[in-house]
Amino acid sequence: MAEKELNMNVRDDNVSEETKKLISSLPTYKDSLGKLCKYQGCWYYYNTLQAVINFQNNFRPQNNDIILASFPKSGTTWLKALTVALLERSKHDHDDPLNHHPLLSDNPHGIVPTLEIDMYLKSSTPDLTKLSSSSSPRLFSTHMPLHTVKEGLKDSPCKIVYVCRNAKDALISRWHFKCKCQKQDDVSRSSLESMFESFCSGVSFYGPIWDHALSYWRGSLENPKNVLFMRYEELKTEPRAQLKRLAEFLGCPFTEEEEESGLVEKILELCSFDNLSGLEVNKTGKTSLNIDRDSFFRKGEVGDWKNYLTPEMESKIDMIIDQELKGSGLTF
Ligand code: PAP
Repeated sequence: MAEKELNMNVRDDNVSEETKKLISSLPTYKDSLGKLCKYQGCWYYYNTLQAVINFQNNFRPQNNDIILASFPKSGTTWLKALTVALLERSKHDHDDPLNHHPLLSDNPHGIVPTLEIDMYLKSSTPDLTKLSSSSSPRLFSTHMPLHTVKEGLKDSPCKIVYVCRNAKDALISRWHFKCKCQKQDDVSRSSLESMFESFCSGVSFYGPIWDHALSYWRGSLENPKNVLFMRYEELKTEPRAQLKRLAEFLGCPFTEEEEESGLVEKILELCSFDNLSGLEVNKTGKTSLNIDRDSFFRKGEVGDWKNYLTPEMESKIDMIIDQELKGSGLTF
């Protein structure tokens, strides 16, 4: 793939001299998209590393900021939609709270910017003033692990919500996403096998997935008021309970009146895969990184990996993850 066709986040043409010096002291690797290095236990393409460092050096947190965190392809789009719907609900007509809703006119990624991708990739000091409003907290997302995010948050008591997804489904989702972004009609076995191997070795963008999830798992145990650990699979099996849990954590629990009016169900319906993926705003157009918006909606199911991974692949990845999570109390 020609360098100019790569998304800016996987390139290496926006790196300062200081970051180049740092990279020369880090473990590095080259994959089919570009050069990666391991910073604070996590693998980044060089431009993304620059964005992470820009964030860590220059972000000025506000105490009520909310950060939605995830390993890529773990339910970020869904979590963004649910959180926006929760926070927006007070602004909308009580009888018809979803009328003229921002989610009907913008993609969840357009409403909630990703710190190191939408904001700090293009500028070391992006203008965040547009995001400030007296009535709502600022909402951001990130794929950085918790310890790296915390450096940028300094000691600010921001709320952080992490969504975790089964590693095999996150892998299959990433593979489809990559094929789609590269316009590969041929969703070939060999490209899956090579992605599988790098995923299992831990050397893949934002990997290793187990260390990523562990950072938030431990953070949520140490500091449950500030870090909420959610799971894609639980959002699927018990959406009502999980939405209420999210609302309570964010300090905006549903009132009895809201529950009786069916607002919980209305929000779940608004943010459902079928509804969001069917909206014109999510079917057409591109995100700030020139990614087709419809790439963020594929199947939205649990266990789709079974259609792609062999029993040998399944046992290999399960064994690695069991080993890596051993003793932590976390399984996924
Ligand atoms: P990102 O990390 O690039 O932002 P992210 O939203 O985390 O992507 O993950 C995309 C996955 O979430 C896709 O999974 P799949 O490939 O297995 O289908 C996508 O379909 C799924 N997804 C998006 N929106 C929803 C939703 N509203 N409900 C359930 N799953 C969803």
